[in-house]
Amino acid sequence: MKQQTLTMQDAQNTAKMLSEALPYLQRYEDAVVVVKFGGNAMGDDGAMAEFARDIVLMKQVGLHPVVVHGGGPMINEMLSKLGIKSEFVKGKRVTDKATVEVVEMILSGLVNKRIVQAIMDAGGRAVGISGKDDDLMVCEADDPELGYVGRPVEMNVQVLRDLYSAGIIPVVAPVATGMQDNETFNVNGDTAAGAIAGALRADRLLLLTDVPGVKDEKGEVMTALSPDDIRRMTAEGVISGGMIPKTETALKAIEEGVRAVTILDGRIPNAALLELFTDHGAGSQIRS
Ligand code: X2W
Repeated sequence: MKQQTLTMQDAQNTAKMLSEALPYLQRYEDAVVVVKFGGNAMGDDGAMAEFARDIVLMKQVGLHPVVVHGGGPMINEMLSKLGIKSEFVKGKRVTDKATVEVVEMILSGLVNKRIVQAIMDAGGRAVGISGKDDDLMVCEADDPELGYVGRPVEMNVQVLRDLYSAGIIPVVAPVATGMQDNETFNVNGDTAAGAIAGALRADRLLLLTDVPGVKDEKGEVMTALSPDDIRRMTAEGVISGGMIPKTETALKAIEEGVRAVTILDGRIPNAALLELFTDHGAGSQIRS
């Protein structure tokens, strides 16, 4: 006998929910969904485990999730332990030689492997790589003022297709090699996720962060925006700070053929599932 932990009503609600998800499951079969998991959305082990379950569920129902992660707060913590000062210009970390070494250690090491482990604990198969592996993401310096911050100029995404076709969830750290001299570049996680989504011509790009979405001049979250709305709101200064790399990423990804980009609060339970598989959706969706 199955243990009765749910009431009949709860059980019926669960069954109804699954049934209502059917059209979405059919729509997204074989869809490539790039999910940016920001450091601010990661939270504690419980939140990490929940994120991993959502990703494994996506894979289980026939989507191809590709995880690209951040880890800004974890980099900050290590830099401060080492007494290295750090500042951001327009949402990007000014990165000198000592900083880029810490960035690579934390992102490719600590954060990447924590996510890989969480996905495996949820019953999925995951392989963690960085933009350096198989020359996935080759960069040039973004802006001399920012030091070793990379702007992706050449993408080789076959390694991701090879992994997801084999049933493996790729987990990518936003660290890359330079065009010249094999320097290491620190790439903003949103920028990396957008470049990967664009090169894969992904169906969806989800940017999971710690804000509910793009806010208008009154501070209200906009559920739907066009590229023109973004350009106007950026010129007017309504979009600023850490939101700039996200909206820049969204514009570029859409230009490159991604169907829709959603900026959403990764701290709300099952944020990605809410966006993909329910009528309600979540956050701000950008499409042309
Ligand atoms: C980021 C990379 C990590 C990141 C940094 O150094 O913090 C740049 O700013 P979140 O958690 O997504 O913010 N790189 C150039 O993007 O992390």
